[in-house]
Amino acid sequence: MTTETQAQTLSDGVDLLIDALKLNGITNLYGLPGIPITDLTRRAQAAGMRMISFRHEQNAGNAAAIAGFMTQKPGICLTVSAPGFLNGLTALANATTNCFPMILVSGSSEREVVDLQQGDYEEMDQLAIARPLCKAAFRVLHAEDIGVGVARAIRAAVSGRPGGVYLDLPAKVFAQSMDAEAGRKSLIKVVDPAPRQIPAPDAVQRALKLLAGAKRPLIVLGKGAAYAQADTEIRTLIEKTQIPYLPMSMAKGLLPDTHEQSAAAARSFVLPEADVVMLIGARLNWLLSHGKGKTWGGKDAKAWGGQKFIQIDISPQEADSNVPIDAPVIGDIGSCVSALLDGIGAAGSGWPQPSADWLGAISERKSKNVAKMAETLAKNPTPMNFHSALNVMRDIIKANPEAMLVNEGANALDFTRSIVDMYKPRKRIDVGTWGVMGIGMGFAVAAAVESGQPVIAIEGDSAFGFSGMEVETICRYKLPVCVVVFNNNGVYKGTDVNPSGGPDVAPTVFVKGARYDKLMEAFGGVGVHATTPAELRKAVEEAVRSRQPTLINAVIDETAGTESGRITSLNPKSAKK
Ligand code: FYN
Ligand code: ADP
Repeated sequence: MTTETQAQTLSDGVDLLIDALKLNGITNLYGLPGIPITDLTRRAQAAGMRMISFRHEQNAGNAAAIAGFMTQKPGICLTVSAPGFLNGLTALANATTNCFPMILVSGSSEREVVDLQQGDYEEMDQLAIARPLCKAAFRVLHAEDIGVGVARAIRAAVSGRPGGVYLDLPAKVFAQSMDAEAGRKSLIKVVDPAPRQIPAPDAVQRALKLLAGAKRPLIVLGKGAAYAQADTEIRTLIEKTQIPYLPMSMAKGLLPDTHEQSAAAARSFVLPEADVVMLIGARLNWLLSHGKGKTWGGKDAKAWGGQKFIQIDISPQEADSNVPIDAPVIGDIGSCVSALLDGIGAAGSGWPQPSADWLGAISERKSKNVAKMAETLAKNPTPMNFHSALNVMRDIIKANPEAMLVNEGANALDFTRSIVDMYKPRKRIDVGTWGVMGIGMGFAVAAAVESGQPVIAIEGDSAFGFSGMEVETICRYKLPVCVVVFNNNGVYKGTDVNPSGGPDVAPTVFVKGARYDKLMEAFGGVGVHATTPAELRKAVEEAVRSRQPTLINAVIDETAGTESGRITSLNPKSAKK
């Protein structure tokens, strides 16, 4: 046999990994080349995969995670060993916390040397470090096990409660070769990776009974409901029962925010007043004040408000995490909501509608808040503030409902959430469960790659700094991303002073009058310096129309903004002054 024919009948670890991913319908990879995965990234591209290379692994990881949220397929992030792996870990942990399916595939150093701590290049026991931060972690030591490793990683990422998975591939596995035919047979096409989970009929009945007896029912939609892609079933449930609903941040748009049953503009009224609350893909964590305390009408921070809860969730362990759940319904949201709809349908016209008093009171509160908001948005102060700038963004999203909206910051996040209405499911992606800063450009890249739609990223100037170098990535791949940096010269605002009178500026203050737009111009994109709502409007409209990478430095009043936005109460308070 010539060497050439021999090579044709052999597959190495790189071939097997690429083939295993392709066999399972994975077409896009996010990552950063280097030892030992450089050849993998090249050969994946040669094999027809889309390989998106980033400037920092955390951003590649965030891209993979949000790709998973958008598509229900695990997003893949490729990193080099030790430092690159560590850079990817924040994204892996964040994916797990947010229930986004992703797989971090890292090259690693030689096991024998690592385990004896003999000082290998980038030596680190990566598997042990990743394990507590993800849903599952696997290592493949032989090329013939790559198929199984990938299959296990895919199942772990997307089945049940989705999450982050770590797959460790020591460098020498990439170079191991085996007979090509045996290699092909070793690969697994995962059948039914996220099996439906049908709820128990008695659990459905229990929930229906509680719901039917409610006088002031409320539905809370979380990002699990958005992830589940059961949009029609959820909308039918809400419209058939006429129950008001509250969307959590990333569930905005699951039904249009302008829907008459949305109680978003009456949030602080409905939470304490509701008597039965049905959570659909939302956890009673800090974002919902743990289901108790004053937000829920309790007399103090720890007290139960008296509500009964129904919780629809795929994780059987979620119920009772904070307060008692009277009717847990465990299964996938599509199956659970369909089962509830069957029960409601069977009751025919006998299904009780919420009381007119309850709906009337919500409507009254909503009208008041909406009118108050309209008044604030109509103002046109100089310099611009968050409201006058967001009034523009609100119109643009309304005119472009297919556009993806990325959002991070403190005030830039909180004001955008309540001012900018969303009209379609899974279009709003943000800081999620951890309130993490730094997701911006990674999310924006993946949103453009996965959806093909224009992406608008509304960024606080501080938040943008965490991933700002990826504007080069946006330009390199010519992605239709328009980044709007709300520049108020600092973290929260730009007016703090150094109390000691020393030469350094205060810890929360940045360079005044910074020109973030120049950063985009440096890589061939469009940079715009906008100081009025009219300039901002023109620039964003042009960016959406042209699909050119654009960064708009939107100058916001440096006195605008409050410490930590709407979560100021989480700042530790000391009795000592
Ligand atoms: C909402 N609201 C509206 C509308 N939508 N008014 C008029 N029109 C519309 N369309 C009102 C709503 O009723 C609230 O007023 C207020 O606007 C804010 O609404 P929101 O954002 O839904 O409610 P709130 O209280 O901020 O929600 C709590 C929260 C949220 C914890 C879920 O703050 C959140 O998601 N925070 C994430 C913060 C984060 O992660 N930050 C990053 C770290 S920053 P009232 O009903 O009058 O209260 C580090 O420093
Ligand atoms: P939010 O922050 O929007 O309130 P969370 O991340 O707290 O949302 O909650 C999402 C919940 O959705 C998690 O408890 C998760 O187990 C659940 N979940 C995710 N996907 C599904 C699904 N397909 N079916 C049912 N529950 C799901």
